[in-house]
Amino acid sequence: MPTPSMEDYIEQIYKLIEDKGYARVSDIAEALAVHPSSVTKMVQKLDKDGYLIYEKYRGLILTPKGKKIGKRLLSRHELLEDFLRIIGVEEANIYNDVEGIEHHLSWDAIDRIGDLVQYFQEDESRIDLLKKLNKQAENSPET
Ligand SMILES: [Mn+2]
Repeated sequence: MPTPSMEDYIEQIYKLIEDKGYARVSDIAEALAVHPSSVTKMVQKLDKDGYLIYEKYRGLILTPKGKKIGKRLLSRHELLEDFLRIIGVEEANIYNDVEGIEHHLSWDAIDRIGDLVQYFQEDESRIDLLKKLNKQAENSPET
């Protein structure tokens, strides 16, 4: 299993390739706010572990194993964003909150959160009810 840091790289590389068609070391460094030399190091490790193929002057491609995991990691990130949005977390907090929790939940917990998100998405009135509850909690006097 990839470590949390490896997961961040695989997720980001998958996303870059999906969005732009390629992932350069400089793009990965920018997306993860790390030094390009850290990216080169990690990319070499991910190559060694079979997640991608890296050739210094030709860029990198994900192997089928890297693609499969990348897809899963990106959809986990997106699911957790949906989840926090549905429960009423402020937009400004959502990205960083997801980055903070995504590596620390079991796939079991992720799947159950998936069910919950589906429960809300199936019937928007459930989201409205929850929003009402959020408002009541905000407006209730401090205890
Ligand atoms: Mn993420």
